[in-house]
Amino acid sequence: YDLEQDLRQAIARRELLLEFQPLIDAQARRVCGAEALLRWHHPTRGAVSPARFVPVLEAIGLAGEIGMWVLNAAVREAGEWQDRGFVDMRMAVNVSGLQLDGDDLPILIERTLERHELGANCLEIELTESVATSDAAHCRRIFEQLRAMGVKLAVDDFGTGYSGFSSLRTLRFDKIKIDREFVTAVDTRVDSQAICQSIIALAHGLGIRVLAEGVERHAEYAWLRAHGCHHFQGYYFSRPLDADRFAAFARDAP
Ligand code: G
Ligand code: G
Ligand code: MN
Ligand code: NA
Repeated sequence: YDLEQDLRQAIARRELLLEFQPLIDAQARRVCGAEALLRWHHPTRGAVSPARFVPVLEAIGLAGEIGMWVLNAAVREAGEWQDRGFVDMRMAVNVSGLQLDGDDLPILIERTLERHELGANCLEIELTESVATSDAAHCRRIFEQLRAMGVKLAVDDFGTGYSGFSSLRTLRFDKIKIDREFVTAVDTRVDSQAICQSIIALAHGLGIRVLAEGVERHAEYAWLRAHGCHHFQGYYFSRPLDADRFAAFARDAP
């Protein structure tokens, strides 16, 4: 597979970069952070979606290395935000289940935070519900260590996985991200309304935050906001942006 050879060299050739999609706090009427999204600009293929290449890099054993590249670049950028005077901004980073293998993720994250002098509570790790299915006890230990450090934990793509509610109790996430599948057309689809309402009620009951992903239209935002959703993300507010455009957006948006 030639993607494989190219991926092995992507870091060294500086073909990987991050984009930052604003996260909106509706009540505070401000940008409260960003999700870091990995991008690969291949010299001849052009932009390759992480949906395509992340599975490949997991298959060839590069999930850890590139995952640490992403964490370092994201934490460094969050440090830049602090230097620019942004306050209370959180950087959300996607972590794949493979990165939880072994015991060293917490210490690697701790060193990364120290390197860039970032407080742990400015970092949020996004994981899907399915991470905990392989070795639940191991996951729980890793999560507890991260939580003890002050790192925030978000469950991504909520509602699409297969571990159901048990992960909310055992892994004690700080935030639920409602999958775009349920957000699209939530203003008109009765089934999506029932699902979003129950996820929002679940978050409120657990005393944790809830974010709607993939908000593309004002009517979706208005419906979700009226029904108690705290945070929002999607093209309606902004596409993922490069670092400079994100900073300009966060400065001007409120
Ligand atoms: O940003 P986009 O919609 O192209 O992302 C497609 C998929 O790639 C999404 O499922 C997203 O979670 C995943 N993804 C984006 N960036 C990262 C990353 O840094 N690490 C991992 N593991 N997945 C990522
Ligand atoms: O799996 P995860 O939730 O991490 O993936 C997020 C992906 O969703 C990102 O790759 C991002 O590019 C994409 N995305 C973000 N906002 C929107 C949106 O409003 N509409 C659509 N179609 N995709 C979005
Ligand atoms: Mn995500
Ligand atoms: Na998602």
